[in-house]
Amino acid sequence: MEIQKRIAAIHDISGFGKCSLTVALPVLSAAGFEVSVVPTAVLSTHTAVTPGFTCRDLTDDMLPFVKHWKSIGLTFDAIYSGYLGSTKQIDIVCDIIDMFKAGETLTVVDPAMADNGKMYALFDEQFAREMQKLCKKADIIVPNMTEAAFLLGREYKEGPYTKEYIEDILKELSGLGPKKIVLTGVWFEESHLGAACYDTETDRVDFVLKKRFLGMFHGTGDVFASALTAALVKGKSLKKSTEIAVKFTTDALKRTAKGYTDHKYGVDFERSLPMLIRKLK
Ligand code: PXL
Repeated sequence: MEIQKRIAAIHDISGFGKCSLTVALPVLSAAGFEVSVVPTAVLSTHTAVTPGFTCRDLTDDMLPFVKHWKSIGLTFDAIYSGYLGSTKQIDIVCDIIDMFKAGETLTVVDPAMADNGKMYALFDEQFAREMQKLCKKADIIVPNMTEAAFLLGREYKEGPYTKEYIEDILKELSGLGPKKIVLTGVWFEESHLGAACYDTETDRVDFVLKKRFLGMFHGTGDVFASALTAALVKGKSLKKSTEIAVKFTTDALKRTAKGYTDHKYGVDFERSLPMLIRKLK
């Protein structure tokens, strides 16, 4: 039997409102991977549920945490980072990659910091500049259209987009250093939404679009990036991994859009996990 692969997931834990580790951990575990987590902070809810969320910052615990791992000889097939609470945490994740990246270790960076043309609460443009450093260390980055604009210091443009515009953004993002880019929130006509992926090694761009569900659903970026990471670590191609992640996210969105939960509280991805497992076979 194949040896079980191990992934280090570096995100916060938001107790309620599915995102970050409460998405990454179940998705990657369901995919059959061992997941070691570096919690960057513990919050009562993510920062968009206001007012009054609590937050215990764990920045000072992050390095001692992974130094212990190093001392017991842990190695990782992938390192996957998401929402980080400060520029200091970005520097620490860069250090963690330096400590653990060996020959085959895949580094996936979701530069979670913005959506719908706006930075999340607590972030500014300095944070985006710092995030460029982490993107440089990544094999793959997974920004949405807003994050791409902040990473590139470009003005955010609302869709509909053109293929040329998206290709331009993808190529400019590759200038930050990653070999592969998966850009989310791509659309050319109102009825369809999805992702575009670019592999610098083949110079190939692919688009994966599916029927759109109107509304703003919190946590979809984490659902998408976690499924993408699972597919990539399984050894699927970039295009296939993007297709799987779009399918999984859309399936979860479809169910959420029909339900009655506040879209801020995350998407119903759990009941799409059996489908994801089948697709990953
Ligand atoms: O990736 C979304 C996310 C994760 N974690 C926290 C957040 C957000 C988005 O607002 O606030 C704490």
